[in-house]
Order: sequence, then structure tokens, then C-alpha cells
Amino acid sequence: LTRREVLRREMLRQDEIAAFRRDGYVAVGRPAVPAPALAQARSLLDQVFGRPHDLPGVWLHDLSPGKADLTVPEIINTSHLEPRLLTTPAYWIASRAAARVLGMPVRLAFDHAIFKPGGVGDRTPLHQDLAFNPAADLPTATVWLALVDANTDNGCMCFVPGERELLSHHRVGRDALQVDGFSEIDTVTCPVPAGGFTLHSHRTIHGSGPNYGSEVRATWIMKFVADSRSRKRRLWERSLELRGVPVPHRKAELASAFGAGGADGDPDWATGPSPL
Ligand SMILES: O=C(O)CCC(=O)C(=O)O
Repeated sequence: LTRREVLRREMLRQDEIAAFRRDGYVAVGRPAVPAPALAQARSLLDQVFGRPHDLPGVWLHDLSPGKADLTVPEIINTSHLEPRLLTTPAYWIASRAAARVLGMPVRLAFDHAIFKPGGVGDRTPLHQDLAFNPAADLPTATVWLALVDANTDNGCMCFVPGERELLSHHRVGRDALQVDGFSEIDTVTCPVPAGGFTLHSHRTIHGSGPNYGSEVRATWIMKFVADSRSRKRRLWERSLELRGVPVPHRKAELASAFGAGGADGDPDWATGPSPL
């Protein structure tokens, strides 16, 4: 599958685009990312998950509420750790789908992967992504790409329909946030097969269920935001991405997001000790 073929394909149906705009989320319940392309992305992510203790500590999260051990590992900034992810058809498909639902050019603002192990009875608490970074309030479409079949047994995504103002949240465990005033009974559960995905806005309340299965529930999550750069700049950055070169401005963005380092100095996520 070439990038040109992906760009030519109509990834989403009109009713799916309309559903995203109405409800703030949509589930694409078919393998939009073909199996070989999915396997390629999975293998790159497996390599990142295979060396968790080599990562900057703050890039390794645990979404398991209140547990001392790392039981629901999340690795953030996965495409910085493995830039070849940006050259995969899975990424192009996700990017194209996000652009379609928002109806505008998009850029990747953030990506992460969550490998929820089998037998982990924890939910990912309900939250709005905006709560993690209220200053970054741009039109957003986040693609939650299922690397395995995701269903109610192994913790697929669930959503409270509708985009809302930023609501109050409280911290759960080390790295998770939970919205106040909503619970699972307010949600719609969205199973998708491997290669299927959900799309959601940063204002849509969502979470995922426990993994009662025996296999890891693996997912790659890509947050795309409206892209206000000029067409020329977009093409230049895209050409870097296609060659697997991390786009330079992102390092500065990450440094400021973590409140450390300056334009010249190394931010502390690059130098600090791992908390684990
Ligand atoms: O995969 C999950 O468990 C939840 C993902 C999620 O809530 C998010 O990416 O914001």
C-alpha cells in the first residue's frame, strides 16, 4: 500500500464523518488498516515496548490506578522513539481519516501506545483529553487504532456522546485523570476489529474497560490537530517524516510541554533519571 493509494482511497463513509461531527466520536468497525500494514506498525511498537527501561522515564506511564507496579504500560511520544512509524500505511490512513472528519489539513500533535495486559481488571478512567493540556485547544481528531480485536472482554473504547466544555477532573493513580460527574453507564461501548479504529475529539469523554482476556490489548493512539502551517512548510515537514527524520520543531514543543529546558539546553525528559 503506497501513500498515494492511501490518499486516493475514501477511508470513511459520509455517515461516519457526520457521526463524528454530531457526537464527537465515531467507531470504524472494519479493518481499515489492512493486516500487513497493521503487523508492520505492531512490530515497530513491540520493539519500543521491548525496551521500556531505556526510555526517558517520563515517557513511560502506568495507567493502572493506585498500583505501585507498572501494570498498564503506556509509552508516550512513540513516533519520536521510533520515527519509522511515521512512514507506515497505518499512519497515513489514520492521518487521512482525521483530516476527513475535521475537514481540514492536520498534523500529528502527539502519539502514544497502550498495551493493556490480559487479566488486568482496571478501566482507563473516563476523561477528556483536553484536561491533560487545556492550553492546546485546537480542533482535534484522535485515532485509536486497534492492533488486535478490541471488544468488551478486553477493554475496547467507550464514549459519552457529545463534545463538552472542559469539565473538572481528578487524578487517579500516577498518570491518569478522571472526569467528575460521569460514569460507565453514560457511555456507548465501541468494539472494533484489529485494523479498525475509533476517532474522538479532545472534548469527548471517553475511557476503556478492563481486559478480562488472556492477550495484551494493544493500541496505537494518534492525536491529530488542525494544521495552520503553510502548504510549503507542510510539504517540507512531510518529506522529513517520510524519510524517518523527526520534525525539528517538535523537540522544542515537547520541552516546553514538560516545562523544562530552553531552546538550547536539553530538557529533563532527555537527561533525568527514570522514576522506575
Ligand atoms: O486505550 C485506552 O485504554 C484509553 C485510551 C485513552 O483514553 C486515550 O488515549 O485518551
